[in-house]
Amino acid sequence: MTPLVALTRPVSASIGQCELTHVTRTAIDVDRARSQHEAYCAALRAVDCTVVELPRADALPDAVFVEDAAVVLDEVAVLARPGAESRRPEVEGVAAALRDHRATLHIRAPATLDGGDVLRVGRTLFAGLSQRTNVEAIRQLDALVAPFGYDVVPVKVTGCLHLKTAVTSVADDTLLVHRAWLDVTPLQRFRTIDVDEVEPFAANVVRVRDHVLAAAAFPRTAARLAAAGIPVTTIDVSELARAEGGLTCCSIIFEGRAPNLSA
Ligand code: CIR
Repeated sequence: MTPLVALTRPVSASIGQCELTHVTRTAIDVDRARSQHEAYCAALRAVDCTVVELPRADALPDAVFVEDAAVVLDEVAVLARPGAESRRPEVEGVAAALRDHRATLHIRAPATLDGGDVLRVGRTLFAGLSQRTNVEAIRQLDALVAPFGYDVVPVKVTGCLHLKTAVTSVADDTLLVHRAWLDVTPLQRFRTIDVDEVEPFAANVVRVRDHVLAAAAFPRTAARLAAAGIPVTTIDVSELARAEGGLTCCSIIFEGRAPNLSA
């Protein structure tokens, strides 16, 4: 089995000053957020990921949400240029860790792209056109990854932060969706499982091989996945949700290349 790396970063002391767009600010208990993040890392280890933790970055409130800093493909890593200015300094630390594994390419101004807007399914990258990711970013991403055989397909996102807030992959041919938040037209070749109507944020799950990690706050949707034969582990990430973060945001998962991971 190819070793999978899950790149993570601990919760910053300043997480209470995080960016918020669609969520109302409430107090975040930093210690609780940290224990939840540790449980998330343990769940990744339990599905055979090697968790590589970046140094804590207390001056960067949203640094725990590493997913937004890069899009890692089998051949190359594309460093993002986050839509929120406060988040741009996060990229360098993530890039430094990724250079152990991949050559890096860059999204450049005036483009803005958050990794949370890029959903990879096979050789297709669905790219959310959102408040964080613009048309120029999708054009640049397409030019950067086309030589490696990837197609970039734009998807309009409305009503939530990122494409992956509204849709994630739960099996090779199956997506978990909250269809009110995106234009599903480009996704029509897939089977879909809809989130339960009382759980609009439930579509953001992490798939590791055939296993899915889902937020404990959304048991009805987890039951739908289980009924579809998908093994699900639920994790309490309620404090991270106050920072508008979900499960995918807290890691970047990829096949590792560093020599000490190939044993
Ligand atoms: C932000 O607004 O950028 C952070 N507070 C939350 C980022 C969540 N990231 C993600 O969904 N990929």
